[in-house]
Amino acid sequence: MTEDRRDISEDERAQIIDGLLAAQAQVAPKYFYDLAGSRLFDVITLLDEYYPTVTERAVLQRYARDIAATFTAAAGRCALLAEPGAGSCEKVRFLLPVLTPAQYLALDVSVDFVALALQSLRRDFPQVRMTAAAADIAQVAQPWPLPDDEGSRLFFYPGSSIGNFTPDEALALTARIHAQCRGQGGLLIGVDLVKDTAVLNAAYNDALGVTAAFNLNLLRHLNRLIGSDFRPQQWEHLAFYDEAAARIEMHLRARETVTVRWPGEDGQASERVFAAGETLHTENSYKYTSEAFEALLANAGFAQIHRWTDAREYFGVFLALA
Ligand code: AVI
Repeated sequence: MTEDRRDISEDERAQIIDGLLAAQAQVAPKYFYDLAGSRLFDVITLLDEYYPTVTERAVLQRYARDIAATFTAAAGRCALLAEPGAGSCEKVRFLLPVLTPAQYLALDVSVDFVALALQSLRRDFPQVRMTAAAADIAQVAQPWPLPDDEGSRLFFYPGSSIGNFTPDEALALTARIHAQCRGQGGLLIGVDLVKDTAVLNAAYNDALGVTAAFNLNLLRHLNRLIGSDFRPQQWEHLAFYDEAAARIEMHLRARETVTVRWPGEDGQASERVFAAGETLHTENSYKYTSEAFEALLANAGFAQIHRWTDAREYFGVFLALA
């Protein structure tokens, strides 16, 4: 998760502006997570309609011992447990006592946020060496700061954040993780599964309007990042499940004709006019069948795949062994 004030690079700024000017305007979902956005996401995870977090937690709690035993039987004692996008480092608490890795490495864009989370984790698990490091796993050109110690590595990627990448990007990311296992170790990943459309639509259109606030807050964040003049009251939240694409799409829809301006190069203002009803696409959240996700992991190079799920089969936790 990100701190409230973050300077962006010229490249990031150019990417945001290109997205705003595209025929279908779009913004990368990572910009949801300023301080307010991170807090709003935490509230989303407490909502009745948003089943993924609570379901994944229950699966991890119930099967952590099984998962650890399966990993250890195949790869030996875990030398490094690495969690990309670790955030508040909450879910790893289920794994640490049963997996007993020599080292836990929390990777996140906001290293300060994670460092804070590690303070209390260290108190509870003093036998595990813990480190935080900065990494934006969405940046394919950026190497991950992994220690080059010997031994087996387990990458932990819970929360179905993989669903916020396109299937091609998800394949590239899991293949990258496979390569970093160096033939010994694996990936433990949480994935939201395809289910009844009404359940999916409700999860992204909660009755309290928290997801709407989370979506609209992106506009405030953009204003701070690029100096734009979005006015949230001119926009409304839109989220729907597209069955053919197996994804939730989130958009912000202009309630009226909206002109958005931001400072361009040489002090010249640039702008985009949105007609009433036109949208800014803010997020995709892909859902997978178990078979489709297992096929993706196999294509990424993993040799053996295990799966744990809840009774309704709403959420899958997959252990893919290198
Ligand atoms: C973080 N990510 C997995 C969430 C999801 O469900 O795609 C983000 C989210 N967007 C709206 N509600 C939650």
